[in-house]
Formats: sequence, structure tokens, C-alpha cells
Amino acid sequence: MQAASFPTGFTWGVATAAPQIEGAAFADGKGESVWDRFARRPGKVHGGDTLDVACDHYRLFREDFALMRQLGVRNYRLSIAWPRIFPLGDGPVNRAGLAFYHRLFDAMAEHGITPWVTMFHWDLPQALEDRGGWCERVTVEAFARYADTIVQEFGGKVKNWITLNEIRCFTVMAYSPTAGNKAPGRAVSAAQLNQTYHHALLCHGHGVRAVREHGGPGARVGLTDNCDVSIPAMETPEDIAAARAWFVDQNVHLLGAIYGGGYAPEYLARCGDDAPRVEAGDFALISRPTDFLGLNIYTGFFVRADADGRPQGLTLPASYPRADSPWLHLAPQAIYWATRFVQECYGVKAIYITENGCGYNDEPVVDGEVIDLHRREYLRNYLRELLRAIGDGVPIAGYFLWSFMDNFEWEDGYQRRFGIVHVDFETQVRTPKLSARYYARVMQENRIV
Ligand code: GBH
Repeated sequence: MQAASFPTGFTWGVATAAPQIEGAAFADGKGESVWDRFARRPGKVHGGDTLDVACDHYRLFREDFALMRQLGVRNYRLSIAWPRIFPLGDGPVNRAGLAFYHRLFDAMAEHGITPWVTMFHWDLPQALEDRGGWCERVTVEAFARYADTIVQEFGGKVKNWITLNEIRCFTVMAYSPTAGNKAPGRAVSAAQLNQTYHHALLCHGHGVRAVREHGGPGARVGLTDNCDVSIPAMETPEDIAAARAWFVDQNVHLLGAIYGGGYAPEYLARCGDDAPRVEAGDFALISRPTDFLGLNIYTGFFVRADADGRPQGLTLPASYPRADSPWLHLAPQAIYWATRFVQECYGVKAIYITENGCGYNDEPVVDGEVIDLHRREYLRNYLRELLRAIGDGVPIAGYFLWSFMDNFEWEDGYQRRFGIVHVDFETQVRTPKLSARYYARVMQENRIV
């Protein structure tokens, strides 16, 4: 039997984000983020957990990189905390914040780890939220300056840039009257909500522009999106066509707009008077070509063709298997169909899975071990579907596992563990789980073991 090998040169890595691991939330001049504020609102985060200490990576990063190296990690996706660089969003730059990331990138280089840097992973400076946040264009102007600053500063050490992480999660989920479980949790009108996406798209464009202007030789840039993923109920031509139509429709305002060079007429018709206000030149920026698309894939929705061939989303049975995160239904084929559909629908030429993983509550350390066979099973099943996509010619260049270590899981606090390394949040002791040993072998052998 042929071993389940990935292509030579396939990029394997792990992922985290600054607000979820760094802690030191108010150290060395860092400004308050919307998540620092939101976590202090009663009832918003499980157990009243805050981001103040998290994994204390701000102080322990050298030890963390040593552990990564031990596990054979060569690529690490992290984010820069905007409020560490510009405590007020714009205004004066915080030199101590820049110095921290210089130390971080230098330590990574010493450990032979290549950085993949997300410019923004949800931690908007609170001062910008106080001026309207994602509803206002002032945030776009501030982001443009932030992006220019970090690319100029770190361009010699960082070659792989990701503009934004998961636009949905800091726009619709954060400002919608019906969601509000993500910071800042402020309900706005439908017109303003549509404007939050548009502003995020503009920031993506500025991120790309900044890398082109200041990134130096070999710099590459892309977006990380969490597109809604449809899975055909059966892999028949009818259900596949229905799932593809559903995919295009659900992602029309983000990936559709970026790759289509504007908002589709049917989307604008649906928005009516609430359509985003677009200024001259906006889409020249938003749709600048990128080098890759990052996808965060966790789960999917089953779709079939109804009697008239139209997409019909299926309701999952109550007993359908999931992780402890209620939204995280186990659907390995999501990784196959997401990557295939972005290639087919938008002509994407290089795809990275920038996150994939699963969260559970009770993963105790027993005799120095965490036997997380549930996570091993999850990874193995999703990797099989990833390999199937590659075999079918989908251009997938790499995979980053979420997450390197247990961390602040947003509204679910520290209870929900996504790491392949266990963190004891009392002592800050790290313990690699069984899944870390498993994934180390996958990376080392470049195949599913
Ligand atoms: C990613 O988000 C994030 O990038 C990362 O920071 C995070 O830690 C990780 O995944 C694990 O969650 O309103 O109950 O229906 C995941 C994508 C999309 C997951 C929205 C939760 C809806 C929850 N998220 N989803 S619910």
C-alpha cells in the first residue's frame, strides 16, 4: 500500500493568536483592546475569565519556541497585537511593543521557526471602538498606518503575512443585534453592519498594499477567511451543484466581493437600502491580487438539491457527533469541499489551511500524559480529506493546526481547550498531549501516520 504522503515541500505548522496566548494585557504600554473590555462585562466570558495572563507567552516565549522545536515545528502562525503597537489605535507608536516582537522574531529564528504573521486577530484597540470601531472609516485609516508600520518594521524578519483573521467574527458576530457573543458586542443597524464588512475588506486591501510597498524581497500576503462551508449530502452531480450554489451565496459579500472585484448585483439587491456605501477606488484596493488564500476550517453544513434542484440546507440530528464546542460538528469533508470550492468558484491558485482543530473541556494530565484520542481522530480524518483534495488537483500548499497550546478561547474562556499542548493555567506548566506526538510524526514524515 502506498503511504499517505503529502507533496514534497508541503508546509506544516501550528497556529495561535496574540490575545489568546500573550497575557501581559497592560504591560509595557499596551493599550486596552475590545476583548480586554468585553471580558470584564459580566456574563460575557465563561467563568469571568480575562485575557490578562493567558499562557503568559509574553514572558515564556523562549520556552514555548524550545518546545515547538522539540516537536519539530518549523512554521508558526501568530498574530501581532495592534494595541501593543498603537495603544490608541492611531496616534503615538509604542516602541516597547515593537521591541517585544523583535525579540519574539529573533527567538523564533534562533529556533529555526518561520513566522506567518496575522496583522489582526480581533483585538481592536478600544480607543478606536470608542470612535465607532468597525462601523467607521477612521478604523480603516488607522489600520493602514498600523499595517505600514509593522511591515516596515518587521519586513526583514517576516516574509509571510496574513492581513485579517475571520472577518465575520469581528464584524457580523460582534455588532449584530442577534449575535453579540464576540467583542465589542454592540448592536448596530443593518446598514451599519454591512458597512463593518466593507471596512474590513478595505483593511485587507491596505494590508496587501503595505506588503507590496514595504515587504521587501520574497514577501507574500493573503487573507484568512472562515467561509461557510457546504458539504454535498451525497457526492452526486445534483448535490454537488447545489452545495456549490449555496457556497457562492453564503460567501458572496466576502470572498465573492474580493475575487469578483465588487459586490454582486444579487447581493446588493438583497441589501436594498442597507447596501454598503462604496467610495471610488475601494475595490481597486480590496481586490488587489494576493499570493494565497488562508482558510480556517472546523466544520460544515450539509446541503442537497431539493426537488427543483435548489440548495437545501439539512438540519443535523440532535445526536450528530461534535466536539465540546456546540458549533463544532465533526465534518471532515468540510476541508475537501471548502478548498475545492474556492478553487472552482474564485480561481484561487494557492490555499493554506491556516486553522483546523477541535476544542474539548476535560483533558486532564494523568501520570504526565493527556491521552486525547478524540483529537487524534479528528486530525487524522480531516487530513485524509485534505489529501483527497490534493489528489484531485486542488492547490493546497500547507496546513496549520489550531492550536499549539490551550489558550483563551474567547467567550468560552480557559475551559475550552484547543491545544495539542496542555497548559495548566495555575502553574503555566506545558504538557504535550498525545495529539502533539501524533502531529509531530505527521510533520516529520510528511504523511498521515
Ligand atoms: C477560530 O474561530 C479563531 O480564529 C480562533 O481564534 C479560535 O480560537 C478558534 O477558531 C477556535 O474557535 O455563535 O455559537 O454559532 C472559529 C470560527 C466561527 C467558531 C463562528 C464559532 C460560531 C459560534 N468561529 N462560530 S456560535
